[in-house]
Amino acid sequence: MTSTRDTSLQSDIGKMKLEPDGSFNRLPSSFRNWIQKDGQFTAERDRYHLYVSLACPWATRTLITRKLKGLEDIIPVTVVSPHMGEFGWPFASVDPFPGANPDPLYNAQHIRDLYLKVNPHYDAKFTVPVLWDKKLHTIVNNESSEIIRIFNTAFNDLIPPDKASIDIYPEQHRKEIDAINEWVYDTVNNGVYKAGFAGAQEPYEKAVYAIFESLDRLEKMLTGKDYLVGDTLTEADIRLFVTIVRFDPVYVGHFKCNLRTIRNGYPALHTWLRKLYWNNDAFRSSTDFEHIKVHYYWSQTKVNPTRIVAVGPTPDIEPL
Ligand SMILES: N[C@@H](CCC(=O)N[C@@H](CS)C(=O)NCC(=O)O)C(=O)O
Repeated sequence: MTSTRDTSLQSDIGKMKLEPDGSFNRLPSSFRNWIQKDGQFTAERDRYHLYVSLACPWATRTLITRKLKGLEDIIPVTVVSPHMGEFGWPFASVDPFPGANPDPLYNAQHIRDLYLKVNPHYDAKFTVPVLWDKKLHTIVNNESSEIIRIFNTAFNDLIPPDKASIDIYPEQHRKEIDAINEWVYDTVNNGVYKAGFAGAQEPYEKAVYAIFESLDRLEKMLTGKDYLVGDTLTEADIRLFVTIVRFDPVYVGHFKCNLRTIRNGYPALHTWLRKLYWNNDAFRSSTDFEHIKVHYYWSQTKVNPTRIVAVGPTPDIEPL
């Protein structure tokens, strides 16, 4: 089912285009459907499938939430190889890698094939995560911030009450969560990419200073606290975690975000990170440092043309 259409401008990160001033601009996701009662996509067991990369911070948000909500049996998951190359993300059938899988549904070779199956003229990026509908053979949603909200509530009737009652976006904290998400997305989650992909000194420096200003702000917010909002785990923690856990292993070196490290520069963030990782299996089991490091250093050849994978830091994450 491999397409013969030349999609290299969409799939090959080596051909990525920057803005005229050398800055990186992330484009919006294309599939934005919701799973809900009386809609086209209703909550059902064994209807949906999740495609992820363990390297990708956006995909990891969905893995953490899937596990927290106990959706493992309801929504099976397939992991791609971390070698995102010319055709984008490959499955293990064409690029075997420990922890990666073949596509169990269509034996696709790349994530690209799934997008082109839905729409042969699809002209945007072939990104993960992908929430797939096995009944209609289509993509429900490929925007992680929405997939985690779908997982938070849509399947509550199908899971045990203790899982259904977990709410990572509680009504009374929504305003505060939305406000944090906005600046954390811009200056931290996407900020590291703006620094790393910058093609000129000025946008790079602008992004790096903004990242560390936000880390300073987060450090104050987390001093003496286990969670960002109130005293419960919310999506604000999940969305921040996926970037902070990659920070010392990848973003400090590969993306040149090196004013400070988390482990030596931010004691409260460091404690918050390690508590989530070591005390909550949803976080630890969704984090794979091998996939993370190999992906960034190998795939992003504009940033690292030799594809040499940095050996440090050791350990990837410190004990509590
Ligand atoms: N806004 C999307 C972003 C997803 C995204 O950019 N994923 C990256 C991996 S970390 C990807 O698949 N990139 C493929 C490409 O750029 O060709 C989300 O949050 O789901």
